[in-house]
Amino acid sequence: MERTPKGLRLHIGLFGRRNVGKSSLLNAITRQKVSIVSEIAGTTTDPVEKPMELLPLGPVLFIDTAGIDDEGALGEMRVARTRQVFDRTDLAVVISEPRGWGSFEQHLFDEMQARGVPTVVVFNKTDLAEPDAAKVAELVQQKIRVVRTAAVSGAGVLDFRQALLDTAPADFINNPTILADLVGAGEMAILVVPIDKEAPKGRLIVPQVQAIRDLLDSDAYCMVVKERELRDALERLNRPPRLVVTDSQAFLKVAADTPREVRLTSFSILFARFKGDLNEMVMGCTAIERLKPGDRILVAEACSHHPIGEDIGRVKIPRWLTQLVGGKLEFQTVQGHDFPEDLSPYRLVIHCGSCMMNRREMLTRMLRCRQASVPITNYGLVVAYSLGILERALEPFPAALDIYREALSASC
Ligand SMILES: Nc1nc2c(ncn2[C@@H]2O[C@H](COP(=O)(O)OP(=O)(O)OP(=O)(O)O)[C@@H](O)[C@H]2O)c(=O)[nH]1
Ligand code: SF4
Ligand SMILES: [Mg+2]
Repeated sequence: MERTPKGLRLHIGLFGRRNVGKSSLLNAITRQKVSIVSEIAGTTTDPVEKPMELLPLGPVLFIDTAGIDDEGALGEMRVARTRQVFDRTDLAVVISEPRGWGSFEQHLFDEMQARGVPTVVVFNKTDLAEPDAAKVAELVQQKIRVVRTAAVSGAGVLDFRQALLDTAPADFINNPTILADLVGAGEMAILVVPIDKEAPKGRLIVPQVQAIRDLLDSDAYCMVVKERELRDALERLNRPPRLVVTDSQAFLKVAADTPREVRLTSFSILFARFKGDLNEMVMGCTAIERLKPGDRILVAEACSHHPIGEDIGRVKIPRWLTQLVGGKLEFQTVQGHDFPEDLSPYRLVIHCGSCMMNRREMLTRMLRCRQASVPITNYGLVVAYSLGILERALEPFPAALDIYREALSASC
């Protein structure tokens, strides 16, 4: 996490008057004592930076600033330092006390709007008072995300996370690469594409096409084969490929035909990372260990493709999980933009690769699962887990592999 260069982190600036609870809010969202909190106005004097992996957003840099509503020489210095932070803020948070919105907050807010910086407004200390309804309505009308928090108790902090996710610029949300970073310029990936009765006539499917394009864009190259030809294709190469990627349908055969030293994963696992958050989905997959007969599982597909024959989400995964658990499980399937409001009845959510959904929507679903304390994982991970090859399929992703191994050793 700390390895992400600072320039690639989303810089989130926390601004507001002294004592509104900027530092408290930072500590609440990071669950750490990053910044000193006190009842004395002017506690934070210099900007405090905290790099972190903010699930489900990714690598961010929070910048807690000094309250900038006081006068005098000291106040002016603080104002100058805080204003420098404006220039490197990708996403601004203007924090106010519930009844405290005045011309100071309005100026801060207007300046961010003028700079084109997306802004979230937080009314903190809502344990003491409700924010002014007219002001909230006015901001909401301007399509500004308004969040109510009480940083002291942690109330509203998850809403705050959701607001950051909703407001973060699209180019930060959208992962630039599917697999090119795992392959590298001048290197090769082999993509295994079964042409079975589930394959659409005369074309490849979206994840396959996008993977090829991603490799070409990064000056890598690829060979596309059916699973039957993989072994022969590998033998023809005088240098092993950097990565083999298979459709989950052919996982076992491809694992058997790919030399152990060549890294192997699936399109669906690549998409768990590309469209969502692989680490969180790996954690979710380990929840299978805790399933019991009778548990309810939500299978979510992001589009209404027509299942043909032995469909992964409706037939194979339910069959494998039922065998693993040793009793009947209750499966419910939803499609497209349908996603239940109430996730509490489910012990696990299993999502498709969501190739037809944008990343922000997928991350929002992940956050909703988190809010409901329901683990979420995806097809590719569940298939690899059920076939006993998840550890191998995670080798290209060391952080996810560590998470998986730790979870396994904890459950032993
Ligand atoms: N009741 C209540 N008090 C809060 C809340 N959040 C923060 N406080 C208190 O408000 C005071 C100021 O909090 P800080 O987090 O230091 O505020 P700040 O905006 O960082 O202040 P400066 O660094 O001085 O600009 C502290 O005494 C906090 O305990 C809240 O949600 N409710
Ligand atoms: S969105 Fe999901 S269900 Fe639809 S094609 Fe992509 S992976 Fe399959
Ligand atoms: Mg402070």
